[in-house]
Amino acid sequence: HDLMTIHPYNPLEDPYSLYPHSLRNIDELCASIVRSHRETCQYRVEELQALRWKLFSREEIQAYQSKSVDEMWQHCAIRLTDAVQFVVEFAKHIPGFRMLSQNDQIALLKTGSMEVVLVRMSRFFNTENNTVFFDGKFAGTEVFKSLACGDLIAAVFDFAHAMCALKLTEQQIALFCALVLINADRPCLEDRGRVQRVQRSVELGLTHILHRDHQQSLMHKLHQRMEVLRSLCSLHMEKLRWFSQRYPLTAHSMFPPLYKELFA
Ligand code: CLR
Repeated sequence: HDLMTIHPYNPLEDPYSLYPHSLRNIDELCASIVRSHRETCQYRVEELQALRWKLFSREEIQAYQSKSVDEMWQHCAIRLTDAVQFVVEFAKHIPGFRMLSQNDQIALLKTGSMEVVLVRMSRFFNTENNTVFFDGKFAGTEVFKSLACGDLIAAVFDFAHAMCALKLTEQQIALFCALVLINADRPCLEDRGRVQRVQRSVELGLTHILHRDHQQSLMHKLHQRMEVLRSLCSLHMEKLRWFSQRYPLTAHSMFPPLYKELFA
C-alpha cells in the first residue's frame, strides 16, 4: 500500500480542533493550501511559459505513434502515476486532510486524484496550439494516437482548454484543487461529517479568495467544471477496463502499483 505512508491522525496538528473559524484562520488555511500547491506542482508557470517553444518533431511524433497500444498505455500510466504522487503530497498538507481516517484519505484520493491531475493539466497546456507538456516537450493529441482512445484524449484536451479560458491565478487553482479532492459526496466514506467540516473550510477559503479577487462569479463556473471532471474520470475508468480486458498481462504486471491501487 503506497498510500499507507500517509500520516495518522494527530489532534495537535488539527487546526479546527484547536480554535474556531476566524478571518485569520481562513487566511492561514489559504496560505497552507497555496504553499502545498506550490511545493508539489512540479513546474512553476514561468518555467512552463519559457518551455513553450519546445515541440515534438515529426520524427518524435512518429516514434510515439508507432508504439504498440500496450507500450503507450504503460508509458502514460507511469507518467500519470508520477503526477498522482505529487497530488498525494499536495493532499497531505491540506489542513484537516491528515486528520481523516486512513480509509477516508484513500477513498478521497481514489476518486479525486485523477481529477486534480486534470485540473493541474491546464497549467501545462498551451491554448495557442493545443499542446500539453508531456515527456519534456509540448505534445498535441496526435502524440497519443496509439492509445486508441481518441475520444478520451479529445475530451481531456477540451477540458484543459476550457480551464485555461477561466484564467485562474495560482492561488485560485490551488484552492480549487483542494476542493475537488475534499468532497464529502464521494462514495465509501466512513466519517462523512468530518470530511464535510474540512470541505466547508476549503469552500470558505475559495470563496474568500474569489471575493478578494472580485471574481465571485467564478464559483458557479468552477462547479460546472467539477461536473465535467466527473464524466472525464468515468471515461478514463471505462477505457482502463477496456484496456485491462484486452491486455491483462500489461495491466496486471507492467502498470505502476499505485496506478492499480487507485484505479483498478
Ligand atoms: C498533468 C499535470 C501534472 C503533470 C502531468 C503529467 C502527465 C500528463 C498530465 C500532466 C496530463 C495528462 C497526460 C499525462 C500523461 C498522459 C496523459 C498528458 C501534464 C494523457 C491525457 C493520456 C492519458 C492516457 C490514459 C488513458 C492512460 O502535474
